Amino acid sequence: MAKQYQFPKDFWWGAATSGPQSEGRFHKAHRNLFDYWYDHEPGAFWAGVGPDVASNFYNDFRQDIALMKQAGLNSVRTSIQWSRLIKGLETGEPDEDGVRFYNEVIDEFLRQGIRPIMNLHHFDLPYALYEKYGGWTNKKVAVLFADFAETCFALFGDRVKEWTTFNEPMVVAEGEYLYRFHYPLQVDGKKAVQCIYNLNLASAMAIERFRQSACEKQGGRIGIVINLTPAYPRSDAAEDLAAAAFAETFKNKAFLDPAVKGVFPPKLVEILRKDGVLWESTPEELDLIQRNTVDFLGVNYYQPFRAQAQTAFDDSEGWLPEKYFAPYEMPGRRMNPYRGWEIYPQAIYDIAINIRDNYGNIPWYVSENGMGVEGEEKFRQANGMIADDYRIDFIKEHLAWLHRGIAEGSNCFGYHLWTPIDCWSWSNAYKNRYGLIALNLANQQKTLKKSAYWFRDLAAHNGFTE
Ligand code: BGP
Repeated sequence: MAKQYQFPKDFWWGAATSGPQSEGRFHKAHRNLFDYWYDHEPGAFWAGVGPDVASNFYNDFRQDIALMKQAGLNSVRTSIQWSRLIKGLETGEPDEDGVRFYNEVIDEFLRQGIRPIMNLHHFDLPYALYEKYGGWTNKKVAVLFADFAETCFALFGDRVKEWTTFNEPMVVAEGEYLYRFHYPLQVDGKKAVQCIYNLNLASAMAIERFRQSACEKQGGRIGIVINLTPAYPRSDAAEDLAAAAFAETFKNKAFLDPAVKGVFPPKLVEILRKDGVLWESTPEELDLIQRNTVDFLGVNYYQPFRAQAQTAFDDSEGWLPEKYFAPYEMPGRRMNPYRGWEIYPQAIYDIAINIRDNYGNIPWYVSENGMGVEGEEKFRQANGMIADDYRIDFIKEHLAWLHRGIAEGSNCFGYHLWTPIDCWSWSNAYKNRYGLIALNLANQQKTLKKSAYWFRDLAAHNGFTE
């Protein structure tokens, strides 16, 4: 018998993108870390394609938002680029064209009846702040971020009702200081740990400014977008369980706990202290973090993390979190053959229950989920439409588990797909496509994929039947 998946009233059906991945470099002088990296090492990027044009949202935003409307989106997250909005990075002086652009974008979303969710940092630290201060390892940058946030609240808070401080802060720490996929491409566990702390501090400082601003009186709420990779142990052996527990604490709780509960996981603090790599903090900062927790949570979920006991830790590069766990390539796990990420929809249910039981059932939404596919042009049909049935199936499977979590009481208010329109994706550039709307790089045309029509029905019916 057909099963109906009906979602709560006013559910957010939407999609997420970011400024650096969609807009294009409209101000070449104002560079973020990726702009800088590309200018110096274009060969590190897929097909040598950098962020110069991206999906040209800077010029095409009205047409793009109209396409998003056609795909039935009732809400969209994008980000305000710090390096574009603020020209005087030390003085905080806004750039006139940046202010005009973001004002027009927000107004256009509202005109089309789409709720804009504005994020303040999506891997795009201004390069000048790296050059001068060493980036997120320096607390001065956290203060400057709070200043930038305050400017955004003052400029746009009359119309933007949902804000998020950071997208995937853990990926910033991992990419910059552990696994070398974000500039400055270093391996330095101690810096990674300080970076984790400083990002938490920066988020709390921005939230404090939010509470001091007029935003709340205007009906605003503030959250953070955290990528969760639930850690599952290889077996029930004590060593594997301990490995998964540490991976869960380091990868997920290091941001989840301070954001929602206002405190770092005591176990993490204890281990980092014992190993001599604990971050530098002050009682005043810890108090500020405690006082400034989020109103809601965005959760990006792509894949789980399978963990096993570490048996061969190589400490030649100093302290690393892998001292306590090793990745486990579970035989038979289901993989996305294109992106190399595991597909495990049930984790979304586990996340829902975890938030319900361990995080006070705080309101949350799936802020990213999606399937990256290489070479999607081969699925283009004679009528010109890309028939991405695999994406529809992927979304359905995740929604079915999410539905169950909600039925069991988890306080989830939305689902956003990554991404509305195929966009530029860091060093992977255009290798993997995620969009509901295809971008043809050869002629810059944007057309709805089959999934966009399916998503429109999903949003119109507030659910689907299977
Ligand atoms: C998330 C990021 C997005 C986007 C997505 C897809 O981690 O928030 O910015 O890049 O992953 O990742 P990728 O393009 O590397 O496949």
